[in-house]
Amino acid sequence: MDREWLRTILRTGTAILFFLLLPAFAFADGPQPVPSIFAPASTPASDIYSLSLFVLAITGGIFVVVGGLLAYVIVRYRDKGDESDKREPAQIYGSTQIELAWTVIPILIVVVLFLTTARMIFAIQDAPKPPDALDVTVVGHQFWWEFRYPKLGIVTANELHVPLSTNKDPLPTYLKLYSADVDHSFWVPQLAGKTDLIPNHPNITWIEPKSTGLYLGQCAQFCGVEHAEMLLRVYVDTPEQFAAWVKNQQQPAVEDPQVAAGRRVFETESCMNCHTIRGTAATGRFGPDLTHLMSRSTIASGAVPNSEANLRQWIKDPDSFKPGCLMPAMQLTNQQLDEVTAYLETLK
Ligand code: HEC
Ligand SMILES: [Cu+2]
Repeated sequence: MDREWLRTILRTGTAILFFLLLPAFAFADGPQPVPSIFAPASTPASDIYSLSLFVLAITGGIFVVVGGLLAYVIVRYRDKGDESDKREPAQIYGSTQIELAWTVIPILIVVVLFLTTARMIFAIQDAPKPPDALDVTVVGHQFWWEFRYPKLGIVTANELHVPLSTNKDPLPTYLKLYSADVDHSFWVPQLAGKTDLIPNHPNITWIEPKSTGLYLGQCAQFCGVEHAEMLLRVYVDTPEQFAAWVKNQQQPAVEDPQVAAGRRVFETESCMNCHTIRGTAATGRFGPDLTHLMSRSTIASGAVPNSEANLRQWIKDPDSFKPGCLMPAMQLTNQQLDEVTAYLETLK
């Protein structure tokens, strides 16, 4: 009986410990495309990470002390089936020292956690913006992201490109966050904390990525049926890669006479009411800018890879990938679908 008890406790304890430590093991070896706060790759995210370790250490200490005492009492004073042990325990009322201790110590702990957190929030919010910082305007839409680079004249969607920031050449990116409809929240855990996008209330956040690569994020504020597929991809480029990307994005759309039929479908089947393709008659603003659609590796806000088959299926029936999304199925014929897909495929 005794052994059983001990074994159950040990087994449960090991399982709990395993799940608590799992994220630390999984993300211990440097930045990977895993949306985890445990692998920071940017200044504000690193600061938040150290703060969360501090908070975890304090709360972990409390957990171990409370849990340990609880486990001890449960085991030590369990019903051993011994009849002579059934008398009432000694009753104790009032102890000024103990009551003071369990009031003052928690207050001190809360004050320390509050002050360190508040200090961090203000340090990040009030960080001076360097004059050569990159400006990006982020607009949250149900259920996709619009990225505008006002100084560079670029508009794109869902996949944000930013330059690497080195200690020698610091180049943070400042994001001004708007919403076109409801509340959303910009969250790329490896780059910065969450910041909400609130209608009629622009917010600001910034990132300063210290290693190149792809970082994944997600809308972190429930915004409707496809909230879970409102994914974010941030590419941190070397200065050369970033310059090349900017140069390509600044070009108007490629014009290829071979896909004129598809372009006609696009311009006559209402696609252009919702989408912009720069350099053509399409100037819709309701959906993502498609001028350089093929420079993105996913479509529908990270929902599916940007392949020819997925593109065609998306245009045929957007709901098959994102049920409830705000692009309608336009009831195109198979031929129209082939033509418009071929046209979009040229938009490098
Ligand atoms: C009523 C407005 C509307 C119309 C009309 C419309 N779309 Fe869309 N489209 C959207 C919205 C909104 C999205 C974003 C959906 C999402 O990710 O949740 C979208 C997304 C897309 C995407 C994916 C873009 C990306 O980068 O993720 C493509 C491609 C696309 N539309 C093509 C078309 C084509 C082709 C037509 C015409 C047959 C069309 N759209 C008609 C609103 C529209
Ligand atoms: Cu959202």
